[in-house]
Amino acid sequence: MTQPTPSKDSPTLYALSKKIKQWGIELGFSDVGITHADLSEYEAGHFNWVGENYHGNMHYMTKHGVKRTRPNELEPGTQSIISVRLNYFDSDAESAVSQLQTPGKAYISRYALNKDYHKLMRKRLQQLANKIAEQVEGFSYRAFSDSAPVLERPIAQQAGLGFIGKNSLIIHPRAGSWFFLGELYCNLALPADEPFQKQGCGPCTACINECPTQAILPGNKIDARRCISYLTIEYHDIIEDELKAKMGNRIYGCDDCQLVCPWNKFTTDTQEDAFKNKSDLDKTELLTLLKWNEKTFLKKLEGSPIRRIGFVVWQRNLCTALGNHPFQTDILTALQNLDTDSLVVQNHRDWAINQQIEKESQLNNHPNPKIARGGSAPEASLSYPFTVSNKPAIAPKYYECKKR
Ligand code: B12
Ligand code: SF4
Ligand code: SF4
Repeated sequence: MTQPTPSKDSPTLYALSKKIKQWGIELGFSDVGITHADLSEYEAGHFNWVGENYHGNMHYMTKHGVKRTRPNELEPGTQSIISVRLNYFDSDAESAVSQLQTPGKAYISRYALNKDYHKLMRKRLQQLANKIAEQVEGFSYRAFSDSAPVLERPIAQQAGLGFIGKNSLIIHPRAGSWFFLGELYCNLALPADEPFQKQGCGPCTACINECPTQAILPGNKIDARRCISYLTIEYHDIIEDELKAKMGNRIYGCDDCQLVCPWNKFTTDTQEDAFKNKSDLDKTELLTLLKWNEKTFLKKLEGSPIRRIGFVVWQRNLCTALGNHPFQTDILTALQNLDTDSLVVQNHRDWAINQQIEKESQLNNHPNPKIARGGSAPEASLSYPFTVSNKPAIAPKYYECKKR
């Protein structure tokens, strides 16, 4: 980046930073903060995390060396970082918890129910950059949102957008954590905001207790290799049986550590049309989705982030979820009829078939003769290992179904 040539009548940098925040809000961002380009405080933490191999096979986390922790190595001349957040929670969607507690439904994480955020965020950042460029000659920048080696959460914390929770997410005490982050690296030496100093978790450990796979580590870190978000989206191989059994009906991402977070009762609904639920993905059945062929998958998920995982991973995830369902004849039949060339899907399908057969034989040996005779078995659904318990005291908003 080259240094800007401030024009004679360009506003002072302080006034400009105030304007940038105002424009950001006018463009629809939920908050805007500014920080300097020194992230050295976070460097050791980052390299310890990858050093422990917590990133699993996300090779992009190690590929860029210090570019991630040193903004100037990624974009020479970067003097300030404008950090933004954009809310995505849509409370008109079917209740997340009721979805999780209905094993026949497909649980898709809230951020992926609608349009892919990457493009929208970058387009919006571009609009913000255009406004700045109108005022400052020589303004140069690069826009990011989960698209490059950028330490987005540390940047957001340093820019005052929130604290890093024990679940590792950025949380704002008045806004919770259901938002995306994005940045403009730029060549202006804008005055930096105060970092968000307070760590707001206190003695709470709700997310640690609820995480279905015990992926949350001390020190606000995640072992991605155990995280259902990683397993369903980033990891494309055969998942260990121990973890398969803990994934419940989550077929794309996971939200449990946000659903139980008490700060999320302060979430404001998204104002973005693109994030308002227009798909049926908040209420679809696993069996319906298993009937999709690759063409349907690509067609129905046009513009959705889910498309990126590809059809094989999609089918793998559906098989896992169906294996976690209590025994049901039509599920067993659908799995047995699933024809696939993929070794990964075959593994998950066969695991799911075995799970179903095992559950069926447990039912047949059930001491209650009504159930053993093959009648409907209420116990079967009760024995489903719900990982999100009904805890209205924690975050009532998420434990009430809006639509009944
Ligand atoms: C890799 C990645 C993942 C991985 C690993 C997650 C992880 N916790 O690292 C997986 C696939 C598991 C994942 C899952 C999810 N992700 Co993700 N992910 C990323 C990505 C690409 C990089 C994150 C990263 O650098 N991790 C490495 C660790 C070491 O970095 P870190 O967590 O930032 O940790 C630093 C700080 O926490 C710091 N730290 C913590 N406490 C303290 C205290 C002090 C005093 C100091 C100095 C430092 C410090 O130390 C670390 C070292 O730098 C970012 C986008 C980006 N480019 O940043 C999105 C991002 C973090 N993900 C996001 C989202 C939404 C999710 C999910 C909710 C999606 C879903 N519903 O399934 C889940 C949540 C899981 C969870 N609890 O983290 C959002 C988070 C928004 C927010 N409010 O924070 C991001 C920012 C994407 C975006 N642009 O919006 N993700
Ligand atoms: S996203 Fe799910 S699996 Fe990952 S840390 Fe949060 S609760 Fe655990
Ligand atoms: S659930 Fe509790 S411990 Fe976890 S991030 Fe939220 S406040 Fe912190």
